[in-house]
Amino acid sequence: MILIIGYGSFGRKVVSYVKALDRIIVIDKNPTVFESVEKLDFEYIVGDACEKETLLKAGIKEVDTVLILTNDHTTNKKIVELIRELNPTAYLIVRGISKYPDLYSGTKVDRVIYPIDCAAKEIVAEMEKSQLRKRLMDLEKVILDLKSKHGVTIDADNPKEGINNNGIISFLILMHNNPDPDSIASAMALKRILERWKVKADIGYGGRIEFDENKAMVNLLGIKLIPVEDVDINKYDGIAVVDTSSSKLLPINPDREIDILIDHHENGDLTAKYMDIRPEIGATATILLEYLNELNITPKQDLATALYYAICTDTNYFRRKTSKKDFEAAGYLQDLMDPKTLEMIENPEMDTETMEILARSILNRKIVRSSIALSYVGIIKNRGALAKAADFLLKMEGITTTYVFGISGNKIYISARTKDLRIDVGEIMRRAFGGGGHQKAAAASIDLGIFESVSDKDSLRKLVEEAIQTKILKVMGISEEERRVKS
Ligand SMILES: [Mn+2]
Repeated sequence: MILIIGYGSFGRKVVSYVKALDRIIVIDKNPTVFESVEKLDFEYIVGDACEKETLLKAGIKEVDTVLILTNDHTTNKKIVELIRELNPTAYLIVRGISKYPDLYSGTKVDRVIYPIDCAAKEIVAEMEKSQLRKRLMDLEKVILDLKSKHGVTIDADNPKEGINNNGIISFLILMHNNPDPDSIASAMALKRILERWKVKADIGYGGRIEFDENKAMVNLLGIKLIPVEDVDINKYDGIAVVDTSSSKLLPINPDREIDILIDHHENGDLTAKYMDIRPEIGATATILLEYLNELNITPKQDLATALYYAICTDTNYFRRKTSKKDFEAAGYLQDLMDPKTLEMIENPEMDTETMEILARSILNRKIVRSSIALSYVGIIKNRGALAKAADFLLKMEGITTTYVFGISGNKIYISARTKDLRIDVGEIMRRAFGGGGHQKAAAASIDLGIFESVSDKDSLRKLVEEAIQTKILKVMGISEEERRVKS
């Protein structure tokens, strides 16, 4: 049972919502407040709640929840004390009076509610919604302007005579080089949004789809990505860029103004007609999901799975720069995505080449200072396997730092890992080969240079091994004597 004290305008509003929850009793000392109510479908008592009798009459000993909603501070305080005397366990919610912030200190109140604050918070939430609506109107305007520029009627379903141009304009959506799940999922979502506005879009990519997980994502979800080498950028009416705002990371230079740019990275140099860059968000996919929701587009299972995986990987499973919006987005997507497909993406079957490279990395390992493993794995096709092998060697007993390197095309690629906090492999890769990365994980590549002319596999192996190992160990400050590596 709920006891409500005070049936003024605020009390009335609360009663209208609360009466659906449980049996309620309302107390107000002014009989006229109940007169204006046409049909009283709740119990009420006309009386002063500052008096014990009134409260007892209302059955105060049996109530579970009490709401004190009058705007008189002395009355409220008195009622609180009286109620606690008669019913020490009821959940007690009282109306706060801003002028008296310490009104209830020293009393056993469960919750103080400030009606004005509640309203203000709701207004802020509405403002956020209106900002989002404004964003999407701006985005749509970019499309509408492009359409009218290309002589397409705004209402593509009902083209007017003479200006019909199939009713379709086309977009190229670009991601950063070597696209990751966040960029792929964001491109898919933007393509879906453009479809809503009758815009055809292709997703162009540059570099490689590097990891088995990313390849599995593209294959299992049937995502169509077109290598930028195969596209004629001039054929498209509009250009969109997702998940990067740095021109250096783009696979092609668009050579004209970008129409749409959506990203969550800081300090990019790109600009566009429509820009939404929010570095406080963990994944671009979260921003795109907000757009989908605002447009009332429920993502289908494939898109939902892609967006979910994107948020997971970009936030390192909610351990890195994760905003409230990322959590909410993931929570929403959880019901829409396919957990079985996700499981397959996260644990792709290892291809034979990767397995061979792992095997070679163990066989060819050289150990220095009994904790550093260096391994040359020969010619490789799949560079992602190097990172896997470097991770794999780190699991060997006593090994805390690993370097795995191999040749692909006319370059030597090196992948480094460490679990030794005193060693910064990012710094070592930078100093030794101009590479980069973090303290724990890093990579580098260098031109094969004069080694390219060596055709004999064994000689090439000796030369590359010697050169790379010496350079790494030197940068690590390991003496020549110690450098005489043992297997
Ligand atoms: Mn991202």
